[in-house]
Amino acid sequence: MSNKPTFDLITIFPEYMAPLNLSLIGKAQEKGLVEIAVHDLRQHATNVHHSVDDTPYGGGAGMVMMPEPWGKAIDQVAAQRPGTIHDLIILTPAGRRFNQSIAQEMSSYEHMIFACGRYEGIDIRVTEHYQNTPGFRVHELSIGDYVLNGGEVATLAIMESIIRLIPGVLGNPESIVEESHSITTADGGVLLEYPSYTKPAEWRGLPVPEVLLSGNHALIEKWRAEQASARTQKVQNHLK
Ligand code: 6GU
Repeated sequence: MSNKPTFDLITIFPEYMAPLNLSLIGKAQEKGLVEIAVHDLRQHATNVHHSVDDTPYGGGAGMVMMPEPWGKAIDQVAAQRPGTIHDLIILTPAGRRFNQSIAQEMSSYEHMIFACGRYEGIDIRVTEHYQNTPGFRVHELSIGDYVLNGGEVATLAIMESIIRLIPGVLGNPESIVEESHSITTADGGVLLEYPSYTKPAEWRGLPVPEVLLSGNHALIEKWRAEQASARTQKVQNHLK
């Protein structure tokens, strides 16, 4: 039995991570299924002003996060887990686009370190240094094609998608298989979820499709598959 997955989050806004103590992720921590620790990057600042950023070499707008506070923070959390592989996740809009299959893969990692950059990002030598450090695997990830002020919200989204895949976290594990983004289509894309209905059978003049009331499970399955595929088509056409 491997150790429980551990997440060390490094940010200049530790308070941003408060939602991790709520709901399923809060319960997962209480049940001892995952361990989460949040660290303040500023504690590793190297100058009297406790600054962690500076102007970019070569000029340009904005500020860049200096490498040394990151190096000290990352080394410290790595030293707490000798002998394990450290997966260093660097959040950046320039990273690989996160998706369900990456979540699946990450749900088997033992020690993840999330580096939440702010401003114009982290000095790239942090990435390069840990790519060349034994025991580390570095992943630069983005959550989509839009710009956030920092990696904190991306970290929350990615962690939620990983932690719900960890055995024991969800009440009904079957729901993972059926839901959106879990079913891969022939062309390597993802099949979106079919639409759902519950009581009442008619709401504001809108009836539940007859087939769902029929009790005919083969027909229901066929209808749902058609709906899922139509939805997927529609979203894909919209993206073109
Ligand atoms: Cl990971 N960071 C920032 N700052 N913006 C993003 C992002 C990450 N993913 C999408 N936009």
